[in-house]
Amino acid sequence: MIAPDEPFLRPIPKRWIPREMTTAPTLDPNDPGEPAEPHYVLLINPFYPKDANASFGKHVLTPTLALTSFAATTPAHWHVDYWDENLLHGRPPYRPMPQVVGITVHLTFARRAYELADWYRARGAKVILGGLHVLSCPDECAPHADALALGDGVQLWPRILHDVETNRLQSRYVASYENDYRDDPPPRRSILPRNSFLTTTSLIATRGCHNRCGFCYLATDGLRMPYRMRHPQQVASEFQENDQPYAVFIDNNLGSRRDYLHALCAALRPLNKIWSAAVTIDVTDDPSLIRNMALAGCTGVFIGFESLSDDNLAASHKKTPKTSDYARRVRMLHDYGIQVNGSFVLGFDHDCKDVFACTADWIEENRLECATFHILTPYPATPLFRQMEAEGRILHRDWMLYDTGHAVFRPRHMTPEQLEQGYAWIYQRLFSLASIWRRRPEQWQAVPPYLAMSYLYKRSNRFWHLLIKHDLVNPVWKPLVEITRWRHVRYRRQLATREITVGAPGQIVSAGV
Ligand code: B12
Ligand code: SF4
Repeated sequence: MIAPDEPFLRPIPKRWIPREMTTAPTLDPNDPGEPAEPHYVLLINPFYPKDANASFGKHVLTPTLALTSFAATTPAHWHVDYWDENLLHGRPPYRPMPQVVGITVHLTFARRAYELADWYRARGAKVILGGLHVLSCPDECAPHADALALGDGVQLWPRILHDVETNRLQSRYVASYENDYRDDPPPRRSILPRNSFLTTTSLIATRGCHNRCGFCYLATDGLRMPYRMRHPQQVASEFQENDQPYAVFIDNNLGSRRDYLHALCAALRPLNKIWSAAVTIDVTDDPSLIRNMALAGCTGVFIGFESLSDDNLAASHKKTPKTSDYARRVRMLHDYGIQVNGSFVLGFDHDCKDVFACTADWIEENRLECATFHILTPYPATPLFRQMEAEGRILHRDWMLYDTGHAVFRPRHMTPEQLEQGYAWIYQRLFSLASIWRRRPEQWQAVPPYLAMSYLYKRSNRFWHLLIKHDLVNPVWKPLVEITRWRHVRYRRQLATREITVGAPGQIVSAGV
């Protein structure tokens, strides 16, 4: 048992992080640019500062689909380029100057998105802003854009480009998420730099979630996102065509409809590939689903446990099994060789100063291969934000610090400084060699790949930096991913012939993002 005051005994040393991962590339204010090239569009994923623990290297596991999803609807006579500022290749290109620049905006990189938008607009490009933050705070975004896209870009993008061509660009375009998801084209992944990501196969099968937790961006005012599903065969074909052994589902919750997930597993199984996904722990209500996930290639799940306190979960309106049953459910996933990356939110109103030690204890006791922590963050326009604001507990509106690594509100049972200290401590604890060892899988065959995975993801920041800088993420990881896939295919052949579980295969790929 870890002593409850252990996190507060000494300052937590900072981990190494290179400057180019904390500071955005500069934009020359004196560069005049050049005339815009007609029918050339540049899509930008802006820079955001990395955290040495939480977000280091995560951004090169699998790319966001924010831009590639609607890029697929670009008319053929337009040329599209993609630039992700987080890949350490400098600022986005501007020779030739694009006629249209599309930028995705999240609250943590809103400031950078505005800098980019202002720079390109001052040089004649038409700038379109879209994404989560545009939906939450349109009035803040408007002065930096020629047009805002509120909601689903897939429906809006062809209209926006058409209006640019005909000189009729409006200042706001609005689309809901209520159309048939099966009509969406596959994302345009060909514009992504393939060597820069562990896998470029970010897949999405569903949008939405059966829950609406008060702290989640899905509860944002004005966002109506019913649970929408693509045809399982569409998803399997995309996975097949992308020619990568491993895919990451970036769905909010792939497990919201169990009948659908069963059908998806049936479509994925013949591919003999591996994947990970975010699901809620209630998928374990149906053990046959867990078995089917394993048989279909699921190597890891990212589970938002959020909290180990039933009171916190009830206050957030999360429908979830009792926390006292979580351990049994984690065991069920492990029995089918599925790694668990547990996501925990710290700083809820029922969290006292012992929450850090208790959470670390539970994670170690239940041998979670991986864990991700978030300081509770009231995203603007959510019920949590309104509550905190009404109670006068919001400390500031510097969105850059709303990155779930900073305390931006006054917690009920500790100070903001203690919350940040506890957060830093729990990452340090879980990344320590002793904790990694305590959490090793019970089956000895799975231990060496688990140790390799933990070391490579949690203790090799310098190595990741080199890989990112020199475009080597995919070439270096590919053999490791291939070995994991091969071991998993062998494992599920055995599993298919028996009713009971057959031990864990062991994986070097991450347990979801
Ligand atoms: C992949 C992913 C990542 C990746 C890549 C992130 C990146 N920016 O490159 C990684 C793993 C690195 C990551 C890290 C983090 N993430 Co993240 N991530 C996601 C995830 C799972 C998928 C994003 C995605 O592809 N969605 C699918 C696309 C199609 O949907 P979309 O983005 O809404 O885009 C649509 C529209 O908004 C619109 N649109 C979007 N942009 C534009 C632009 C234009 C011009 C137009 C016309 C339209 C348009 O069209 C699209 C199609 O409809 C989401 C959850 C989710 N399922 O969305 C979380 C999510 C975006 N992440 C989140 C967070 C908190 C983080 C972290 C801060 C966590 C942490 N502590 O490390 C970090 C930092 C990231 C950061 N600052 O950007 C939150 C953001 C909350 C918020 N309100 O901003 C989300 C929503 C998760 C959550 N449930 O809380 N993340
Ligand atoms: S279960 Fe997860 S994705 Fe669903 S509403 Fe809650 S936090 Fe959001």
